[in-house]
Amino acid sequence: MARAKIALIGAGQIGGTLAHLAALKELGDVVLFDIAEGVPQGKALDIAEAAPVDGYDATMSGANDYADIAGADVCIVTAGVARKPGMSRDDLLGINLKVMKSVGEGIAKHAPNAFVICITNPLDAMVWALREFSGLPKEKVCGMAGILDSARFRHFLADEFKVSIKDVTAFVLGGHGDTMVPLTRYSTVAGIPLPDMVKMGWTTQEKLDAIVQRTRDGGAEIVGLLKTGSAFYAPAASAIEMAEAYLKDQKRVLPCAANVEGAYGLDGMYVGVPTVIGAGGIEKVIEIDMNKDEKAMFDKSVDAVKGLVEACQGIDSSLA
Ligand code: A3D
Repeated sequence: MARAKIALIGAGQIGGTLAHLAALKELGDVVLFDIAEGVPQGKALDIAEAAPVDGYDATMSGANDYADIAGADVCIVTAGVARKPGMSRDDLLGINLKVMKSVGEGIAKHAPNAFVICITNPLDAMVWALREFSGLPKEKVCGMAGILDSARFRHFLADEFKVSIKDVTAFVLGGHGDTMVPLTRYSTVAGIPLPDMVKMGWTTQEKLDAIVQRTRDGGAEIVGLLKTGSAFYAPAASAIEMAEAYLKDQKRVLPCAANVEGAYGLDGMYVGVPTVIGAGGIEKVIEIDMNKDEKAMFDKSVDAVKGLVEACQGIDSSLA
């Protein structure tokens, strides 16, 4: 069987890391696309030259023409600009919306059967716009954020409890922004919910609240340290998990920004929810039970995403 083709739209910090991870996992042949001339070609050659050392079979190429992504099975979109210190994700909206238009049209023309994973911020609004511009089926277009936010939560929890990250599961819902909703009741250490960990004396409520807040601020913490851009290793690893779930029909249960129609009282909007990812793309949106406080946090997050979508509609009349 022919190898899968993975198109990475945007060959910046995340794009280059995605290419290397896809190669290391032998997920398929990779095409790096960017508007910057030489950058995708240079990164592709560099990663191809690592293959004899790492021992992976995957071809790497760089492109500045959308024709080169023709027939891609998966497209991962990071094109656009990233945050600098002092910027919120929402500050990127105007610039990145224009980028989503050209990317959406490029994918629609050359890779209409692809599973598309958007990473560009502000995530929930950009994945919605990308779906609108591309016209691809809603179950084939989704956004990566929940896996990253949950991974940050898991890292902080494992560190606090001094246990393996393998035994910590975490659940973060809602939009990828300051209003994201880390759900402690659904996050566990080997199946023990976090509120029980507090009762058992493994941590205090104050410490747990601080970890929840650090998770919400996780992206800004890295931007503040790097100063020149935003996180890229963990975001790339998270998107690769989604691509692998699709390519290998793993039916993984993963949180991601999916089109939610009916569940959670929503009528067709993109927001972070638990999903099942398999060969059909987003095969299922899982609706979990939330208590009053959790629902209030989720609704606030949904409202923030709706505000961003309306801002997109105000900028580009074709989206209204
Ligand atoms: P960066 O290293 O700047 O790479 C972006 C690349 O996009 C650059 O190489 C640009 O040349 C390229 N580009 C710009 N415009 C276009 C265009 N029209 N067509 C094709 N390529 C274009 O950024 P990065 O890789 O660090 O981050 C990429 C995006 O991911 C940013 O919007 C970040 O805010 C976002 N991000 C999201 C998360 C989430 O969890 C959702 C996490 C981290 C970063």
